[in-house]
Amino acid sequence: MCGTCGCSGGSEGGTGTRIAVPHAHPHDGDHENGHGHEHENGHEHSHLREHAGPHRGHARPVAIRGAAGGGETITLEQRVLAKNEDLAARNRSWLAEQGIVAVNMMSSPGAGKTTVLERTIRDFAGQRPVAVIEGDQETMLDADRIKRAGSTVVQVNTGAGCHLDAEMMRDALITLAPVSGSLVLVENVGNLVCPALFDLGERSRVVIISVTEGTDKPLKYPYMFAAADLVIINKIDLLPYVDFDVTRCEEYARSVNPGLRSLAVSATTGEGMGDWYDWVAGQY
Ligand SMILES: Nc1nc2c(ncn2[C@@H]2O[C@H](COP(=O)(O)OP(=O)(O)OP(=O)(O)O)[C@@H](O)[C@H]2O)c(=O)[nH]1
Ligand SMILES: [Mg+2]
Repeated sequence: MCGTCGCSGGSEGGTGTRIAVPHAHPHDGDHENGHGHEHENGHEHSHLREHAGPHRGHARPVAIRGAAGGGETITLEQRVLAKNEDLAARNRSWLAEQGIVAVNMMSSPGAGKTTVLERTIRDFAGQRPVAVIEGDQETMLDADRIKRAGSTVVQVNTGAGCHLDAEMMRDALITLAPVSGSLVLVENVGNLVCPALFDLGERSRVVIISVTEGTDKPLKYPYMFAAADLVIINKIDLLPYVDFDVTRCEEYARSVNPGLRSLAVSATTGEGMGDWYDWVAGQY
C-alpha cells in the first residue's frame, strides 16, 4: 500500500515489523542505540485477538502492485484499506468496551511528538493512567524516553514502512495491556502523508506542526489536516526567531478542514500545554 510513496511496510508482509518493550532494569535508557525485548503477544486480550485472529497471515496484496496495471492497482489498494478499516473497527470497539481513549499523534519527523508525550506523561502522573505505543522505522530511542518519563510503552519498529496500521495497533495493544479508563497515546511514524490514510481504531487524531516547518504546511499536506481532529502548533518558544504566522497557519488548516480545532504550545517550556490537557479530558 501507500500508493503515493511505495512504502512496503506493514504487519503482514514480512518486512520486519517488530514490537518490543524497553528493558525493565533501571539503567535501560542509557543505551545509545536503544533496544528491548520482543514479546510474544499477551494473554489478557483474548477478545481483541479473537476478533482479529482470522485476518492474521493473509498475503499483503500490495506485494504485486508493481506488476499490476493502473486500474488493478487502485482495486488492490482499496482492498488493503478495506481490510485495515475492518481491523481498525475491531480495535475501536475493544477500546470503547474498556473505556480507553486512544489518540493517534502524527507529524513530520522532529515536530515534537515525543516531547509533547513526555511532558504529558509527567503532568498526568497520579491523575490519569497513560500508556504509549511508539511507532518508528528503527530504534527503541523514543520508547526509552517515554519509559524514563514514567509511562508503560511498546515500541513498534516498522522497518521500511512509513506508518502504523490497524494490525500493528492491535498487536501493540495486546502487548501493552492498557488498564481500563487509561489514555493510550500513539506516536505514529514521523510523516505528514501516509499515516493519514490508515485508521488505527483510535478515538481521535492529532497533527503536530512545529513553527520551524513553515506556515504553509496545511495547504501542502491537506490530507493529514483533513483527517485530523486537532492541530497542535508546537515550539512557539521559537516564534521570535522564525518566520511563522500562527493565525495564518490556523486559517490554512481550516481551509481544508472547517471547524478544525487548534492549540499553540511549547512542549519545552510548557506554555499552552494546559489547553492540550483540557482537550484530552474532553475526549472521555
Ligand atoms: N525549542 C523547542 N524545541 C522542541 C520543542 N518540542 C520539541 N523540541 C525539540 O525538537 C526536537 C525533536 O523533538 P522530538 O520530540 O524528538 O520530535 P518527534 O516528532 O518525536 O520526532 P520523530 O520521532 O523523530 O518523528 C528535539 O530536539 C526536541 O528537544 C519545543 O516546544 N520547543
Ligand atoms: Mg518521536
